[in-house]
Amino acid sequence: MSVSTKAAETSAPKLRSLLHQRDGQFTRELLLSPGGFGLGKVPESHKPDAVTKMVCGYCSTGCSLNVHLQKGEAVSLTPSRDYPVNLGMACPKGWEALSVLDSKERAFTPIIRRPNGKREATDWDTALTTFVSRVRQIQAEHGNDAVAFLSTGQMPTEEMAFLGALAKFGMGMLHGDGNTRQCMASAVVAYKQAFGFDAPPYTYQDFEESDVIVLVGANLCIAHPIMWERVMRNPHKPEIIVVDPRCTETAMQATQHLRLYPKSDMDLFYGIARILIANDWVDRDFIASSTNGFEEFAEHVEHFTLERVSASTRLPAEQIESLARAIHQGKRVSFWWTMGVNQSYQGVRTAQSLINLALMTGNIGRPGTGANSITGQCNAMGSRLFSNTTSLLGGYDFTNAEHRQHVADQLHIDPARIPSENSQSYDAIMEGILAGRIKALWVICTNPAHSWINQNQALDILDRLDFLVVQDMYSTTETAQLADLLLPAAGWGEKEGTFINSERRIGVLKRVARAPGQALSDFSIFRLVAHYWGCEDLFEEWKTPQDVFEILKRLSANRPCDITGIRDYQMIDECGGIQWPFPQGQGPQKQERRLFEDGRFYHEDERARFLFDEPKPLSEPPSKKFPFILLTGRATASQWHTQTRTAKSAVLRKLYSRDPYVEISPDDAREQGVGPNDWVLIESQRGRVKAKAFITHAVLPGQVFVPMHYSEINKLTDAVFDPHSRQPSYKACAVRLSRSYA
Ligand SMILES: Nc1nc2c(c(=O)[nH]1)N[C@H]1C(S)=C(S)[C@@H](COP(=O)(O)OP(=O)(O)OC[C@H]3O[C@@H](n4cnc5c(=O)[nH]c(N)nc54)[C@H](O)[C@@H]3O)O[C@H]1N2
Ligand SMILES: Nc1nc2c(c(=O)[nH]1)N[C@H]1C(S)=C(S)[C@@H](COP(=O)(O)OP(=O)(O)OC[C@H]3O[C@@H](n4cnc5c(=O)[nH]c(N)nc54)[C@H](O)[C@@H]3O)O[C@H]1N2
Ligand code: SF4
Ligand SMILES: [Mo]
Repeated sequence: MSVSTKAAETSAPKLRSLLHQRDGQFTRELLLSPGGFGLGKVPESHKPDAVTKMVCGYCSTGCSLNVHLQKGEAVSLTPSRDYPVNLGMACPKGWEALSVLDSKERAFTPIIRRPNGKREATDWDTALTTFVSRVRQIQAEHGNDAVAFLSTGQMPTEEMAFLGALAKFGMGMLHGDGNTRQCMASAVVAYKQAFGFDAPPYTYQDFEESDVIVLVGANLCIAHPIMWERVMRNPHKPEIIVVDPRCTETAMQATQHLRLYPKSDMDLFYGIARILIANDWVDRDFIASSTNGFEEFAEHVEHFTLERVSASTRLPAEQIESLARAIHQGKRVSFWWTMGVNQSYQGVRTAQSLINLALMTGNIGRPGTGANSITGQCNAMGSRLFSNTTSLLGGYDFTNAEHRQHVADQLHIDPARIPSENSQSYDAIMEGILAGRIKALWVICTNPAHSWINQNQALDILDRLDFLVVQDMYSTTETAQLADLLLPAAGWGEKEGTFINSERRIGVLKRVARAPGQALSDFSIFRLVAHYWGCEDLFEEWKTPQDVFEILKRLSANRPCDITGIRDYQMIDECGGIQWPFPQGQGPQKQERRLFEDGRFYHEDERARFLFDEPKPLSEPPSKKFPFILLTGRATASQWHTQTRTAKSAVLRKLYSRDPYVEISPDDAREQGVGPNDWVLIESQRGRVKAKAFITHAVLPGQVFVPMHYSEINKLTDAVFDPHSRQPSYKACAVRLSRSYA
């Protein structure tokens, strides 16, 4: 799949002359002028002293923020009151979203590593010429699949689609995955297998309409605070049941808390299914009309007796029975899960054990019900449909010739450009680097040197690359510092596009601030790469994010995620976001839309599937040498992931501990001779980390919890994966503790 370099030869000189201007600001003005690279000036509609509405760029809740502008630039923001998601609320990250843009740590220019190892600022022309020549050279020597990319759930859909199309159809790459693998992969596979499409069925109104809300491995108060506010608005005095080994902020406010043993969820939910069946507390009509495989499932759960489940979950039998009774008594029961389920060596089947409960009790397709995976990042849902990583643009299948032909026709490209194989998953890409098969990696909008599992090994793997390109807002991230080439990116607020939130609602992102120095939107960077690569003729139609949105609309036609009814960004804005599906000609836009109201699913026979397996024991159980189970996750509403953004806000910094800390139960602290705030050494088989002791009943004896936000946490975690989704099992490994005197 070689591409012609003709375009690069003919038009690059003109571009270079623009890029060579000395004055950075002047250069940017030229680059960004109409007909430039997709950014343009701040639009007329947000000119002086106006207010414009846009969705937040952190979590998947997708709150809307009113951005107040002076002379076309943002000066402050407030949560939007008239948006159906957040109804006037925002969490601290949302309130502080603008302040993190202004930082000395921003990447202002491209940075290149010279042969002597020194990193130097450079201009875009040198950066892009180097990028293209190194990648081409590696592909020529080692094959196209010796170059891969890792992307994100935090860029607009239009940018993700551009990246996926550019890398695979333009530059001939075969392998590209995203940080969504660390996050959503288990839910995606669980839904695809059970429903026939990756389709979270709910709308946030369901939080307010349920009479029983079951939250599994989901700490809404910290990770999705505005979703929790929606729970608090529920007028039906709901039973709120939290299933989590820790007594989280959410569990503290639950009406029932099941503190199960880590990774025993499947046992618990099979045991619940058995009780429901034994009492005939199931919806026989729904099972008969809308599902397949119930009889086999009923047989499977026969073995999950109350005694067995009580032993494996370490929960009192009464708690298990009480949960089953609550599900039976509820008229509108909703099941919600997040990382306590997905991040597991058996995440897919655990998610399906919840889906099975919703199906067998007919709790789906009605207000206040559903088997509901909550996503993490602002645009994880966009990446699930349109990133061209695990599935072909629009949720199509790379391995299906008809799908490839259809997508090629829609894009007006030769179908031979579309790979006929699936990409390797994130862990296989990392393995590929270790084995020397992958030599170059392009990392966009993610920070694997901090977030990937088993960090010592991850750093060694990244170090083996011949060429590492990192495209980020900041030059100081753990991964950016390893880069051979750093491309400076504009961030949220400095560019346009759309995000899709957890309830499938598309929201608009706007440009309300100027990116610093020579930083460009990812969209503009992809346009430049296409140009330097010489494949820009493939992307003639892809001039602006709105153009790409039109292409994606076309690709969504007649798919479950059909959005052909959306006119343009302005319509999305006017409607308060639009949930998919919204096909053309199907009546007026409704503010709330849930799936499966007619009991029909996306498999050919229109039935959902019961899927199940034998539960497996912990992948690394505690031992004499490593007697504690380490749990990891989110710590405060003010910290975001690897802290590249949130740590830049002086306000947010005041709201959490600067030092890494470890939650230890009072019993264990006493036994280890550890007092409050003592430094503790946490060691696993793979590495050691120092953290301050936080003595709390939030964790049970034998378990400890460390936030994921501090740089070294993944030195401890164990690289094991779900066999179906290849999602890493971040949440449980064995560690030991000792008082650290150093
Ligand atoms: N403030 C803030 N909000 C965020 C983020 C952030 O970084 N900061 N990140 C966003 C992203 S990308 C994501 S994916 C979401 C994650 O949102 P959540 O999944 O809600 O957050 P976590 O803390 O990772 O994990 C949730 C809970 O899983 C529990 N858990 C661990 N093991 C098990 C188990 O075996 N079974 C059960 N039932 N529970 C278990 C943990 O104790 C933890 O309380 O948050 C999003 N929102
Ligand atoms: N131990 C442990 N590890 C975990 C988890 C856990 O629970 N426990 N959770 C996992 C999960 S669910 C997730 S989602 C991952 C998250 O892991 P990462 O994706 O690595 O974390 P972020 O800090 O969000 O990294 C995003 C990067 O993109 C940059 N960036 C932000 N906006 C833009 C933009 O518009 N353009 C560009 N080019 N760059 C931008 C930021 O500066 C940052 O460097 O972590 C995973 N790691
Ligand atoms: S809850 Fe999520 S989307 Fe809403 S303001 Fe906070 S980070 Fe932004
Ligand atoms: Mo995530």
